[in-house]
Amino acid sequence: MSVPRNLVILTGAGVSAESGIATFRGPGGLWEGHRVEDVCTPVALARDPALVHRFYDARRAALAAVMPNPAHDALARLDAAWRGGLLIVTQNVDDLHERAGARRLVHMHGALQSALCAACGVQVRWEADLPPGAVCGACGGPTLRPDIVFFGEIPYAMDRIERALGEADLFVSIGTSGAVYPAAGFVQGARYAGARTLELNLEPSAGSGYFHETRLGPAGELVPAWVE
Ligand code: BJW
Repeated sequence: MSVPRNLVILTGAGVSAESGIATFRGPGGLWEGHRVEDVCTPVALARDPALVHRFYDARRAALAAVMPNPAHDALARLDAAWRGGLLIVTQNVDDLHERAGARRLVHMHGALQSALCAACGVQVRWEADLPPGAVCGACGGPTLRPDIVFFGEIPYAMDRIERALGEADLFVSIGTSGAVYPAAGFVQGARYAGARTLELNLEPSAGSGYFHETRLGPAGELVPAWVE
C-alpha cells in the first residue's frame, strides 16, 4: 500500500480504560448498576432528570482523578506531526484526548463538561452547580441538560465525519465494541471509499470481519507501537 495521506481514527471507551474509566459493556461496565433505558435516552431524562443528572455528575466528577494514558498521548503526537488530513472521532465523553493535546478531534457523542439547552440548542461549559432545569443564559428556558447524545438522538459532526471518511485512505478503530451505530458502520464507509482499515482492540469487535487487519492487545501498548 502507498503511504496514506488522510487518516480517520475512531476511538471508543477502550482507549480510556487504562486511565481508569470503565467501559460500557462487559463485566464492571459503566452501566452495570444502571439500566441503559434509565439513564441514556431522552425519555429517561424527561421521566427522571435527577437520576440522569446524578449519573453524569458522578462521571464528570470522576474526570478529576484520571489522566491521559500512552494511547491518548500517542494520538496527540500523531495529530501534531501528521501533515496530511487527520480526524480523531471519539465516541467518548471524557476530555482525555484534548488533555493529551489532540486538536483535530470531534466528540460525536457529546462531552461531559458541556451543557446543552434542549430548547435553543446553545452549548455552554458545564458549571459545577447546574441542577436539573437550570436556566439557559441564552433563551431563559429552564432547559439545560447534559450535552450527551442519547440513544435515538443524532450524533454530532456527522457531515464532517462523513466527509473525512469519504477522503480517508486509512481508517483506524481503537477500543470500541462496534455495538453502537452509526460509529459501528464507519469501517464499511471507509472501505467503500477505498481506505485500508485497521482495528486495535483488546478483543475483536462485533465488526472485526470488516477490517483488513486486527491487532489485539491493550491500547496503551498497541497505539504507541502503531504511531511510532
Ligand atoms: C480495550 C481496552 C483496552 C477494553 N485497550 N481496548 C438497530 C440496529 C442498528 C442501529 C440501531 C438499532 N436500533 C437503534 C439503533 C441506533 C442506535 C444504536 O446503535 N443502538 C444499538 C444499541 C443497536 N444508535 C443511536 O441511537 C445513535 N443515534 C442514531 O443512530 O441517530 C440516527 C442518525 C445517525 C446518523 C445520522 C443521522 C441519523 C446514538 C447513539 C448514542 C450512543 N450514546 C452512548 C452514551 C454516551 C454517553 C455516555 O457516555 O453515557 O455512547 S451509548 C455508549 O456506547 C456510549 C459509547 O460512546 C458507545 C459505544 O461504546 P464503546 O465505546 O464501543 O464501548 P464498549 O464498552 O461497548 O466497548 C469497549 C471496547 O473497548 C471493547 O471492544 C473492549 O474490547 C475494548 N477495550 N479495554 C483496548 N485496555
